[in-house]
Amino acid sequence: MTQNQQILDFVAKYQALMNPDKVVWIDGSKAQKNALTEEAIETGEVLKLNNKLLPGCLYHRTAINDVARVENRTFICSQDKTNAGPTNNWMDPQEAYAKLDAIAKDCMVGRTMYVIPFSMGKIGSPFAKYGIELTDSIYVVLNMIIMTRVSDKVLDKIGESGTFVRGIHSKVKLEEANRYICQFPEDNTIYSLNSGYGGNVLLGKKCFALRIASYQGWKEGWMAEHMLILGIQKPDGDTKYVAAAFPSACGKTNLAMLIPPDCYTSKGYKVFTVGDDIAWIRKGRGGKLYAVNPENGFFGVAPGTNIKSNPNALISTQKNTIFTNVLYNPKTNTVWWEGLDKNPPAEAIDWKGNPWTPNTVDANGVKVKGAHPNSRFTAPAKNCPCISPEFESRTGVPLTAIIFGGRRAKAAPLVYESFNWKHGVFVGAIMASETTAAAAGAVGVVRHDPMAMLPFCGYHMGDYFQHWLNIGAKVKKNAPRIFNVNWFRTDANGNFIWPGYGDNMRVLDWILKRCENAVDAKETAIGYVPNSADIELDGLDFSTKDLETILDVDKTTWTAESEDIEKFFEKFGDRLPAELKNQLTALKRRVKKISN
Ligand code: SAT
Ligand code: MN
Repeated sequence: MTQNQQILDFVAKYQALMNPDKVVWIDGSKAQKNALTEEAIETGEVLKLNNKLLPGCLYHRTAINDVARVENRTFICSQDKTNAGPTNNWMDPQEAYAKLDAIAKDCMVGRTMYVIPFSMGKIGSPFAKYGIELTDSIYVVLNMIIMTRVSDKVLDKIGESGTFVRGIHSKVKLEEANRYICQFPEDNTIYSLNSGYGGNVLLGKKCFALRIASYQGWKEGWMAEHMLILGIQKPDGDTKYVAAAFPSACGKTNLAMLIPPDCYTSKGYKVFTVGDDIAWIRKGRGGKLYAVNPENGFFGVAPGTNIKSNPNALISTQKNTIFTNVLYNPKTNTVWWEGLDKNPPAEAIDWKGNPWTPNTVDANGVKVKGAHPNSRFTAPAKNCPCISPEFESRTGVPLTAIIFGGRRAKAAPLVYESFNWKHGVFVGAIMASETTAAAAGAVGVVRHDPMAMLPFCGYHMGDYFQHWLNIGAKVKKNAPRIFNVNWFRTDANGNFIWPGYGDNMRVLDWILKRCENAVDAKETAIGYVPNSADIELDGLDFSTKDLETILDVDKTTWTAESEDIEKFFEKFGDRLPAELKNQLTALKRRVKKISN
């Protein structure tokens, strides 16, 4: 396959350690993909779904203790512990290699080792970075073929540049106690053992395109962010692009594929998806920031996805898609999940592999979910009806705005704009969000999650904040404006106040108008908040009073919030940029002046 000695040495080293019966090089061809699919069907690793209703679709269940990212088992293995920072787990690289090598010894006996050459970003583009993942899972191979650009051409490209990210994955025995997701940013290496779940094992995604790439971007002057990218085409044909960072399972895929309400579509507005999870951003033509989506597919949360909430995502999953940990309907040989429709199958198999009916309850009488809350679809980007014509762009799309957002029942208003880039970096740094099922652990707990990168920043987060400030200084007057949104404010009964989904277009519209200086705003302690009359409510049964409630900046809440931010910032010691300290002081001063 290749004469490149570095690649051959890498493969030989782990072949010797893990001792597979066979080594198979993945070339990206249809024929090989089909043969592997057949093999996985044969062994029961995947199930072929109804070819009429879901052509080319497969179904897979992971082990029941292995259904989400494991942040407590995820490590940044930098030479110097302080470089991993206070928000990452750290392990000494030598110690980590020794520990993981011991676990991996002979782990592929009786198995095949697949060698997957893949590209993050369009092959040959200025943004592209290459990787090779070794794995003993056909499921991983099939997912990587959807999520990244898998091709033997990557081997030649690596030959030219000489650098590539080394990814080593084995399911080993899927033991929780020996599960490790280790990133070695200084060695361009990822080592993942004892898991078979998405974010832990599709090494191109979080491990490479965020953890390793954020470190590469820091060294090379660009940014790897946990952001969707979308284009809004206006009636005059002009398209503006925005990137938005939200934590996992907070609606990035839904926002990226949004269908605007009638009052916009009737005027000719259209939304296009460039990406739903990761953005690589760098300075380009005209001194502006440009973004690409380095992925080639969507690894989206299934529950809640339906023909109303996100028709574009649902349509994307109707062919050549892999469903993981959703409910299986043996009668029709199809899948189902909570929130798909109101017609669950009468008898089915749940995500754990147990018989299930809509009335199944557990020992406590609580209804058993058919699909795991973090069950997923892996769908090719080209299936998406609203995929952007710029999806394959080599140079990316110019960003007009950057949006941060979390899941906050209280505190953050529906939308506000930062005063300038530096304040915008502060707004990103103080993000907090309720935890979701995307990571193992408690759900619904508010935690700080700066720029939605808490689990994904591959180096010291204080340095990461400084990097953001430096990038702003590089683009100066052409910097995108920075906003914060919160779709998740709840009322006294815990119900969401804002309708969300397609109606979020109304907020995006305000954001674009601000970027064009076409609309005024109220200056508040935390930033510019819309005058309620400037949020389009046409066709929506939503009162101005409710709107004002969710645009409110409350003194008590923000006093408590500032104290909390201060405590969070203390973690970073002297690696917290002075600029962010000053921003906090200024915020506190402004909050004090709020009149009740
Ligand atoms: O990390 S995953 O790719 O499994 C999904 C997520 O948490 O965003
Ligand atoms: Mn994500």
